[in-house]
Parts: sequence; structure tokens; C-alpha cells
Amino acid sequence: MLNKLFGRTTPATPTPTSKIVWLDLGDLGDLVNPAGPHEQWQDHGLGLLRTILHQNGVMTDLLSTRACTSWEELAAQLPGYEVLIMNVRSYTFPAAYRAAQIFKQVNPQGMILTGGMHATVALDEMEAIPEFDRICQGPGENVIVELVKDPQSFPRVILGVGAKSMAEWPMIDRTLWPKPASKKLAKKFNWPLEPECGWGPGPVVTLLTSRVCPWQCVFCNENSYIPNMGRRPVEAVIDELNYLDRKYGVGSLVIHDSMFFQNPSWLEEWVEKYPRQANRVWPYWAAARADTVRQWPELFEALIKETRWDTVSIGFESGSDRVLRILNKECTEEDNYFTIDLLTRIGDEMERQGQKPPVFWSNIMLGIPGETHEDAIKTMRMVKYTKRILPSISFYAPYPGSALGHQLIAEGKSLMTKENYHRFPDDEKVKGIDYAFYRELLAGQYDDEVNRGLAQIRQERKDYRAALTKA
Ligand code: B12
Ligand code: SF4
Repeated sequence: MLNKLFGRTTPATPTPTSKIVWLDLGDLGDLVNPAGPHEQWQDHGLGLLRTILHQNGVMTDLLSTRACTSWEELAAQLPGYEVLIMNVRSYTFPAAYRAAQIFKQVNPQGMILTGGMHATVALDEMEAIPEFDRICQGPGENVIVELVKDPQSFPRVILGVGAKSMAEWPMIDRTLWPKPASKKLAKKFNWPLEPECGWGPGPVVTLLTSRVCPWQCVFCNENSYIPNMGRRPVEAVIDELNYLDRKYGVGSLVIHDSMFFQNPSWLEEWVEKYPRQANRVWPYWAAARADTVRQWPELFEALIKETRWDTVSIGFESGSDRVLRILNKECTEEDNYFTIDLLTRIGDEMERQGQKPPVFWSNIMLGIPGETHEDAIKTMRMVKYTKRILPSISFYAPYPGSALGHQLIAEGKSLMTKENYHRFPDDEKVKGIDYAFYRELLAGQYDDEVNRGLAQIRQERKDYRAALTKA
């Protein structure tokens, strides 16, 4: 009945083909009738580890909380499985916790193997869930096969073993990813590639070329908990894209690297080879920092123009030096404005030549502890100043793993709980923050102040080419 209602493409209780099942995690219904495009993106940890397992003869079934519209629907698919595997990130911890309880009710003798970011950054929370029989911290590529084959020979908490370089990773078998679970979604999903989200045409290929960002922003600093590893060779990236294009047809790319614009020698090779060796120069989304753009402006410009880096994701975060220092962002207001001006100039030139101008996907945080109203107004001014922008604004969230997150959790100021790791941009996440002010700011109630300063900035920065030569 339920399946009929939702026009579902998968039976509620698929026949198990293995005793081992990997459970893909996310909000219920995200692969049925998703709230937005990003919820539909696939999990590379799952894809990589299932590929490794299958290449080593350890076959697994796949279920997804995202393909279910109720927990009962998940429960109905679990009987008969002996092992359940999950990749747990902080934002999927609530779903993992709930699914584990259900799995054990259905299969009391079953074994649950967990790994993922949350195991690395919040081991205490993972250990407190008795249903989690094994918890692997860190990377899993060189431990997953042995662990799944013989979980009993491992202690409850395991230190994972990763590859030294992404060159050692096999190409993900994308057919091991979950399918869209309704007819409506299936029509535009492009499985096993992914749907478009407004950044570039579908089918979309999401990919990783690098794994760790070396900076230490206090709200993130992933290099304190993800071991460093070599970048994927340029040619391997292009070969995979050409293969996917031949097989499924590629429309555009989303390069999920935390920091794509690092490691100039790799980027120079990308500028050199991607336009020549790829079947087509597919436009892409990828991330940069304002200080490195200022450090390597020619390289940035070459990437935009020659490799179709059409959507530049950039963590501007704030338009105030005070807050940028609180965040240990190591970028200044001036770096931010330099980068905005540079992309504006490049975009204007490309537009004059009849080409599509590049746009910023601009990550902005508000509600940062220590931020004043004036700081936040400066940030909104910077957003308004940016000519071509897709703003991605969220209230600061104290994630475990990050230095500031740990501090606020220890001080009892975090409002994120294991039942709800708030991760919606406008959730209230920290005690003592004046969220009412921020809502008013976003609703435009302080626009007079924002605009007043804007005129001044426009005045000061009308000759942005001068800023360029200062780099
Ligand atoms: C791609 C990505 C996304 C994508 C896609 C997510 C998806 N469906 O996979 C998008 C853009 C949607 C996204 C969104 C968000 N993300 Co994100 N994202 C990433 C990113 C850049 C790469 C993830 C990845 O694919 N890694 C590569 C794979 C191979 O690694 P992995 O999944 O961790 O798996 C490895 C290990 O964990 C381990 N492992 C995993 N499972 C298992 C299981 C077993 C049994 C074993 C043994 C081992 C094991 O082995 C794997 C191979 O080494 C990471 C940063 C990073 N460098 O990893 C952030 C990251 C995971 N995201 C993060 C955050 C905070 C978010 C957001 C909440 C941001 C926001 N405020 O909006 C949102 C929430 C999204 C949501 N649905 O609610 C944080 C998570 C922090 C945390 N403590 O968990 C990270 C770490 C970034 C950061 N530094 O802050 N994200
Ligand atoms: S916020 Fe961006 S630049 Fe800072 S550490 Fe994280 S990925 Fe790197």
C-alpha cells in the first residue's frame, strides 16, 4: 500500500542476497521525496568501502534510511541479516543510533559494525550506544575486509588503517550506491550518477581529488582528525571521468574536496591536462580559500577560464577581521574583497566574450560566539557587494572534532544533542546567541545600515585592478 502511495520503485522487503547489509544513512524519505538536492548526494565512504569489500569477494546488500519513509519500513527489511554496517558522521549519528536499536530488536544476535567521522571525533558518544558492537576510528580502507569477515577477532574499538595515497583507492563502483526510491525521483536522478542541483547540468558526477585541508579554522580543522594522504593523480581523475562519460554520459562535476584550490603543482597539471584529455571540459563546482586566491591569482584565473571552474565555493565565512581572527581563518577582509573583485573582473570579461560568467557559492556563517551586531552587518554588506553569488548562509554549528566545537561542548553551550545534531542552516545551535537579531538581519530589517556601508566600499574599491597588482 505504502509503495503504491509513493509510486515507489523498490519493494518494501527486498529479498536478501547476503547475510551482511550496509545501511546508507540520512533523513527518512530523502531518496523518495527529498527536501532539497544536497540530501540526494551519495556517500563516498560507503561507495569506496563497499567497492573494496566486493572486489575482495565479501558481498553485501544495501538498504538506506533515505529510501524509507518510516522506521517500520526499515524494520521490515532487516530480518535475516547477521551483520549491519554503517558510516556514521555527526549529522547522521541520530539516524544510526535509531537504526541500531531497530536492528537489534529484529536480530538480537546480529552484529553492528560502525565507522566514520563521528567515531573519530566523538568516541564517547559512540561507545555509549551498546548496540554498536564494533567502532572503527579513522580510515577504513585497509581494515574493512578483515573486520567484516571476522568481527569477533577485533576489540570493540578499532583504530582504522587507511591508504597512504588516494592513488591506491579503487575507482568507486557507483552501482553500489542506493537508487532513488520513487518513480518521480528516479526520472531525474541519473543513477548511478547524481542529479543536478543548480550548479551545472546533469548527470552530475561527484568526486574527490584530495582528502584533507591543511588549514586550522577552529570550526572545522579536519586535519586534526583525518590523516593526511596523497592527492589522486590528475590522470586517474580524468580517466574515471572519461569512463563514466562513455558509460552514462556526464553533464557536470561536483568536486567534493574540502579544499580543491591547494597544492599548485597538482592544479597546474589539472589546467594542462583536463582541457586536453577529458572527453569534454565539463563545468564544475569546487572549493577555494580567499588567501590562496590572493596568493596565486594567475593560477586561479587559468583554472576558471581554461577548466570551466564555473562555481567557486569559497568559505568567506565573515566580512569582519575580528570574527575571521576568532575563527582562525587566516584570511582577512582584504583577502575576501580581493577575491570577490578578481572573480567579478574575470566574470565581466567572460560575459563580454559571450561566455557564462563564474559564480561564487559563498559560505557564510552568522551567530559565531563573540560576533557583534556590527560584525554581522559587515558580513551581510560583503554578501551584498558580491556581484555574482549563490549565498550559502548558516548559523554557526559547534561540531565535535573542531576546536571551537569541542570548547563549546565542554562549556555546556552547545544545543546539538544526540537525538538531533541540528544541521539545518537556521537551527539554534549555541546558547547565549541572539538568534532573534540574526533572523531580523536576514529578513532585511538592518538593510539601511548594511547599504550605508556598501556605498562606501563601492567607492573605495571601484578600481579593483589596483588591488590585483598588490598581490
Ligand atoms: C562530501 C561531503 C559532504 C557532501 C555529501 C555528504 C554525503 N552524502 O556523503 C555534502 C555537501 C552534502 C555535505 C554536507 C554536510 N556536511 Co559534509 N563533508 C563532505 C566531505 C568534504 C567529504 C566526505 C567524504 O566523502 N569523504 C571521503 C570518504 C572516503 O570518507 P568517509 O566517508 O569519512 O569514510 C572513511 C572513514 O570514515 C571510514 N569509514 C566510514 N564508514 C566506515 C564503516 C566501517 C565499518 C569502517 C571500518 C570504516 C568506515 O573509512 C572510509 C574510508 O577511509 C567531508 C570532509 C572530508 N574530508 O571527509 C565533509 C564532512 C563529513 N561534512 C561535515 C559537515 C559538518 C556537513 C554539514 C553538516 C555542513 C553544514 N553545516 O551544512 C552538511 C550536512 C549534510 C546533511 N545531509 O545533513 C563535517 C562532519 C563533521 C563531523 N563531525 O561529522 C565534515 C567532516 C567536514 C568538516 N570538516 O567539517 N558534506
Ligand atoms: S573551513 Fe575550509 S579552509 Fe578551514 S580547515 Fe575547513 S576546509 Fe580548510
